[in-house]
Amino acid sequence: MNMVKPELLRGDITSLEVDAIVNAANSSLLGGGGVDGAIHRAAGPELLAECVKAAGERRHIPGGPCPAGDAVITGGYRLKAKYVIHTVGPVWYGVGRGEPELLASCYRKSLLLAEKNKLRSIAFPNISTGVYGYPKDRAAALAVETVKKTLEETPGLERLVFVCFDDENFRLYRELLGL
Ligand code: AR6
Repeated sequence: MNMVKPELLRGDITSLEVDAIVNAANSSLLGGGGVDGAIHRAAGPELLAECVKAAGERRHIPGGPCPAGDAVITGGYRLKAKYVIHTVGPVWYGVGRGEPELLASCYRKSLLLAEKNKLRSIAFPNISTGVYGYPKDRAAALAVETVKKTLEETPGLERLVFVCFDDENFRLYRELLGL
């Protein structure tokens, strides 16, 4: 049983000093806008080089190199974080394409990858709630529920932070976490 209480911070995830920050990437793993762009800018070109290499090794994976719901770990390079866990959220279509299962899988696989790599602290952005259009209230509820459930399988984790960049997400998480 892991008694870690998720923390809430508002701001830029790239400034965090944790073992891993999670990136809301796309399935190419080659960067993009939003939090993905911010992480690549802060980490420097070495991060893109490692992502290119990882994408090459994973080019045969259907829907890949990193399909929605999956996660890949790389170094953090110029970030304060030692690692970046790149996960790919679902695009919200709202017509039952399994979006909740895929989003839950992002949080779950990222946590299990952190545990596998013996990491002690991890920070998550609000995956899929930017350009991918997932409704923020549903995404927040699912993120909190999934993380609480998965923490039972990650005894090594000592710190978990939800980082909210926008007001709406911050308010939603504050309420859900009872803060
Ligand atoms: N720190 C923390 N959160 C941030 C930051 C930041 N520096 N910048 C934005 N956010 P998005 P998605 C929040 O669009 O919806 C990329 O192009 C933002 O307020 O970054 O999963 C990828 O390459 C929002 O709540 O990711 C993909 O193509 C959250 O991050 C696509 O966007 C997620 O917004 C992924 O879309």
